[in-house]
Amino acid sequence: LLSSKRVLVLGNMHELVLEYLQQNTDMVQIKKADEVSRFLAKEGGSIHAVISSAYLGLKKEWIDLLPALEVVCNFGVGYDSTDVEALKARGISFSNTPDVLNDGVADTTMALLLATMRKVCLADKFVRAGEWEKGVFPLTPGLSAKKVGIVGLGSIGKVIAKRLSGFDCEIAYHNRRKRDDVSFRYEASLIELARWADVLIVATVGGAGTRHLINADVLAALGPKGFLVNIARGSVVDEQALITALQTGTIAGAGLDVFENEPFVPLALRQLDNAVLMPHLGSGTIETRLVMSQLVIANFEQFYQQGKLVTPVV
Ligand code: 8YV
Repeated sequence: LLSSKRVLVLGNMHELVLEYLQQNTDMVQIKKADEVSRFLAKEGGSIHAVISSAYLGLKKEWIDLLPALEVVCNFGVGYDSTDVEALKARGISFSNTPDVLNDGVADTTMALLLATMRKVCLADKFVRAGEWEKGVFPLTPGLSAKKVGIVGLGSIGKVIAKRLSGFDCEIAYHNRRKRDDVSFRYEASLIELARWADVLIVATVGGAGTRHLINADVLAALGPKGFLVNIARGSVVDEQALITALQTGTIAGAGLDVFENEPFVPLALRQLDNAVLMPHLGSGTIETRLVMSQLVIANFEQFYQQGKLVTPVV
């Protein structure tokens, strides 16, 4: 049965997933976004399943070119790159990879936060360039006992909060609604949270509902001693407003794993010393990507063997 299924892999994919699909299905991989439309116009009718990711998901016009589509398995927890409503309307099943990446993303968040506050990248450059022999590196603020506001306290945000508790940080959060299952202080106003916090960590979902949630006003409220860390989606932060805030000292610094137009990062941002930049590696540990791959395979296999997904969204 599986060997008759034609599976389209969108973009780069973990080798474990590729090996599994190559051995068990009729797999085709399209790596570049600008090649998808042409491929689908020709061969969309033959595709039964799609493996998507944050970088390359299914837009409405692509779903319309996939009349035989039965299931989409997303490699990643966030699925703003795919039009899930359009899948729902067609009755197409859709899975993501929740929870297995919480630890990995929280680890990356801590690395990025500490690197940003303690200027780890600049300190490294300082030593390599032989600057240490000529002078001292400036002191920086530390993380311990700081006030941290988490914007989007979901399952990833909760693990980040657990890590921060180990640093004796005071934690508050902003969500659309207060959670009943956490004891952290809820702040209904994002501006107030930013005003209170030394550090804002963005861990929300992406998509239209959170677009530019972190705007110039929020950055101004965070203030000249405040740090921003974004491990969610580039779309949640107004990137131009952030560049201005970093250039003018409206905030102290930013650690960014995600950007508005990945993999393209504005030159102005790349030139700033008070920003630490990572190429969307939140879940990018060897261990995390392995369990994510296993969950993608489990979803795909169980869908075709038992008719239901392991971690369904739709
Ligand atoms: C991945 C992600 O980087 O889970 C998510 O939402 O953004 C990531 O885990 C991406 O899906 C992998 O390509």
